[in-house]
Amino acid sequence: MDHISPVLWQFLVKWLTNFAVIPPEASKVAPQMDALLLFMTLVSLVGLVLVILLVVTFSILYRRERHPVAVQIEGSTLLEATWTIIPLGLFLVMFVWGSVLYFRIYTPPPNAMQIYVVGKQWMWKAEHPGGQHEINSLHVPINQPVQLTLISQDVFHSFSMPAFRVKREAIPGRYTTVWFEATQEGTYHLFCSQYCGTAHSAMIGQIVVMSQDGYKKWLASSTSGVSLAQDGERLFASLSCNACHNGTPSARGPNLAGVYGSTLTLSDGQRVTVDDEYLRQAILNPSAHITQGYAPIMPTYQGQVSEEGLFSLVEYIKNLDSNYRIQQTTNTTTLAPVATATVPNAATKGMVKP
Ligand code: HEC
Ligand SMILES: [Cu+2]
Repeated sequence: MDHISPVLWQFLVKWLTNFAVIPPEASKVAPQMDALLLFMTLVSLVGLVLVILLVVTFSILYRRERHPVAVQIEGSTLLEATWTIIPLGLFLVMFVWGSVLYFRIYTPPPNAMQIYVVGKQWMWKAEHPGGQHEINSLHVPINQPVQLTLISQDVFHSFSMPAFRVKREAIPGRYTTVWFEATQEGTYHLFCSQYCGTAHSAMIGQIVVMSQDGYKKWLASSTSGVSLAQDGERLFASLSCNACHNGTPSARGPNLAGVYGSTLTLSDGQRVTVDDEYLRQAILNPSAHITQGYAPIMPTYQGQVSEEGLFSLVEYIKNLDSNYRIQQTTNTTTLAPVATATVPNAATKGMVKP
């Protein structure tokens, strides 16, 4: 090995010892996902071996010198039924198993804590409700469902966490969500797994899974001092949203306290449930959905608020209470299940409480 430079050699050794065909199983769904993958691999392997064995055996048994003249075979219904029904059954098992897993992965539990993520060429920016911002890293507590709300500021990206066996596209103009529950402390890979331009391969980072106490300490030590909701409150005032939305009976816009999670009736009679995506659209494209009983007077804020700003506004509206104050501090730990506040006097026109 004299001709390999020590540096290269070290690199090779490091690479080989770090190389993992199967990444660590660090989330609740990871073992379930691997079980399905194993099942599919085994079925494919059995199929592969069967086909190879038949090809080889038939080539030997029916070679030309033994059977110079071909014999016409009329076929066998039993054989055909067998090779149709068995694979059909196997594929249906994969389909049902895969669907069950899919719905489990994309349906967040109600007590999931929220983290917002903006993808842009070429980095990931994560924002915690308490006002902690991080770039190309994500700190999360162990044994706690975490829901990510993702958006891209430019092109398609994909937030991929191989150790958790989940990933989700970050799409310009629309929120997507994904959730996971980490089960092992440690540092894991974060990738962008959608080719997104020159520095795509550099759009990587780390996911740090911490103990619940460690995470609380991290939250307290990394806060910017302004929670997302507080930042949203500031934006709400500076964009003059409060000129129309202030919760008073004479206000020109509907009361936004308690609107999150409620069902609105629109002017065309359609009923919609207000989620993050609805709030975003209401701010950027207000004329698309007019709440029943109101005039279409809200201006669009397209191009005036960054994606981070929109996350802040959404978080502010989520946390509004009936007297238009927010209930949130900078080291917010949403670790305990968040009770969905029912706002007693939130019943404005067109609004039905959840
Ligand atoms: C000129 C008054 C006015 C301003 C300024 C205004 N809005 Fe509105 N807003 C309305 C009216 C009226 C509606 C109801 C009709 C509709 O759906 O467009 C509304 C609807 C909404 C909704 C949908 C929820 C619901 O109950 O209908 C949200 C969310 C919202 N506004 C947020 C904002 C934010 C955030 C700002 C500032 C960035 C803002 N608004 C600025 C008048 C205003
Ligand atoms: Cu990317």
